[in-house]
Amino acid sequence: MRRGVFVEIVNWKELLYPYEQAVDELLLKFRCLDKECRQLGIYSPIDSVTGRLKKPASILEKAGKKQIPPEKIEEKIEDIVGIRILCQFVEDIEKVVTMVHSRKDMTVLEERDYITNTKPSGYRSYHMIIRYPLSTALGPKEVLAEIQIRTNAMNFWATAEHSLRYKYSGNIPENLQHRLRICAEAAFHLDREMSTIREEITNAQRLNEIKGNLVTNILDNIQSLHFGANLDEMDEINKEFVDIWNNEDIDELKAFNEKLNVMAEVYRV
Ligand code: 0O2
Repeated sequence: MRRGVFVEIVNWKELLYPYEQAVDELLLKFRCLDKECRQLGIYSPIDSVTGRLKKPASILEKAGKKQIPPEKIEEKIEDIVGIRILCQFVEDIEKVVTMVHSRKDMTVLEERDYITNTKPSGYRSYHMIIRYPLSTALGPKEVLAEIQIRTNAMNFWATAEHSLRYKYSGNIPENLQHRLRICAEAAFHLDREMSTIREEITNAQRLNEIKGNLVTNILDNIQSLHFGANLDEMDEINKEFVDIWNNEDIDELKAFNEKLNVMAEVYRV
């Protein structure tokens, strides 16, 4: 397959525009899912989400390698849209997979479990290929997208290995490959160890999140009370807040927040 033929035939801008839209929409949807869970105080299995549009050069390379003709690019190259969801713990990956399955705005076409079936390179990740419908300026269109779900440790390894793969044009020297496999096992070990203290970590994070939300509410209330309460009252409220803040006691924060909620309501009326 000669590269020149592709460059002329494919109108990249037109081809990639809907895919760019899909990256934006999917990023927003998964980020909102995570945010919503956190705001509702529900455990979010998502730690972070990133997305990328495959570059024409990479599409060309893959098409050439797999002997895909230009008219089949959209059908055969499944990762023009790439979404990566990172999790803190291995157990979270399954939860994210369930979340994706339960969505009505995308259809899962294929799944590749490289966690159970680790690649010979040492690569671990869970891949889902989805069909995603779009409404574009030119009408409805469906695109394929790849969702990679992995832990932060798996991602650390994969990113490093990807850079080396690129540097050595896919032919990483054997001794380096060997070391990479050792690193992959170490990352897997780290994930397993972290899982043993998962509850402890998630409880601490939940507490921090609750504290953060309480303080935000308290500060909002204090700000709105400035319009109703007199200077002496505000002085007292500020002092009380500083004391409670220094004590770092969540029950005191809750009680103070309740008290301010009532005061703010009275002044509003
Ligand atoms: P990029 O640059 O990340 O977009 P095949 O080529 O048939 O083996 P295919 O269709 O590429 O497989 O699917 P597969 O194996 O599920 O891989 C899809 C993507 O997973 C790759 O995309 C990589 O992002 C990632 N991946 C798969 N195997 C490895 C690996 O051994 N190491 C690392 N670091 N990543 C891997 P691309 O298009 O290869 O690359």
